[in-house]
Amino acid sequence: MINYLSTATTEQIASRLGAAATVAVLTHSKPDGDAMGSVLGLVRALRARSVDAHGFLVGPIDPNLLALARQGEVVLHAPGTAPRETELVVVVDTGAWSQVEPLGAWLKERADRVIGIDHHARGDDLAPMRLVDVTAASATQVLLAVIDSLGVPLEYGADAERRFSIAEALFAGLAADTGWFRFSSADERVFHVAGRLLGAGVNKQRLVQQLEENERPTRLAATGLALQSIRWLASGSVVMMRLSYADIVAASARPEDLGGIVNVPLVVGSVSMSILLTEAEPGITKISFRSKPLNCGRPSFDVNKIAATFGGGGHVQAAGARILAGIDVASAQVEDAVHAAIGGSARAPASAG
Ligand SMILES: [Mn+2]
Repeated sequence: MINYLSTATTEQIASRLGAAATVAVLTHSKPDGDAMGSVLGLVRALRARSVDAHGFLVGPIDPNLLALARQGEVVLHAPGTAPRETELVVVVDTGAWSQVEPLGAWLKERADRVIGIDHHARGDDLAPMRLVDVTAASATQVLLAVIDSLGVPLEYGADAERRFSIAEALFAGLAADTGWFRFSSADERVFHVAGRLLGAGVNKQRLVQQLEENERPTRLAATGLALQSIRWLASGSVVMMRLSYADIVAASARPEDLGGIVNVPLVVGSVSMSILLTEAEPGITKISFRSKPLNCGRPSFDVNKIAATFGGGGHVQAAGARILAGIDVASAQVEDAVHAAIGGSARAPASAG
């Protein structure tokens, strides 16, 4: 890890991008709504400036998210293949080498032409030229300033039948990373940005239906198994759930069926932190952390710090990590980390809560 700060201004990054003939836009593997929105927003903005731009995604990717892309906007990575050579490569919504596998070596060889646009607090030297704004709720919020600097209208890309505009892509990222404007990161600036995007023609209802009300029945089967596994820690303020490899097979669940299950226990008043362990393949356990402030005014646990103890990261209220161990071993390690964190060290400062 390095001192992960901007090394260039918005204007410098916009002018370098606008002058390029060809650009590939990458993001972290298993793209989420912000990653996808950032890729599509930038690809559309560069195409509006007549730059030959495309997105390059390392899956798996939720088909509901993929459906936001127009034909030809993104290329999906196939094992053993590399992105097409381009003059510049932009990596959005991450700056961590661990998040861009299997393209780490490919990116390192091209470091002189890699640009980063991100909003995470931690990252590596993946992109020597980068724009990082940790006060932004989403990478699309950081990207908005770059697009404004490119001088491209946010309405660009909309058509009569369906809206595929830049604004729609940016809104999808903002909504995804703020839990549809519920997390503490959804501050006054976020609502200003959201208002501007709606003013540029975003069809919010269509996005809600596409992204939030479009799951498969197997999603409920997996949710049911996770809820049955609940363990209550720390006097009921922390919930731990698990989906073993056998559970996932039993539910016929695909990776995209599992996103968001970790949020379900937060509906309980006494729960301030929810953790889901998922053994998507035997011997590898993914951990998702979520937290929320309690009614009594107690601020959120900083789950980013807990995730960091496992080499992961994210934000104060949403973070993730991976443990190279089966779910029983991983579960014991996470429980130890939670007990250590509740000692006080992982609590967010009041100003960040
Ligand atoms: Mn993000």
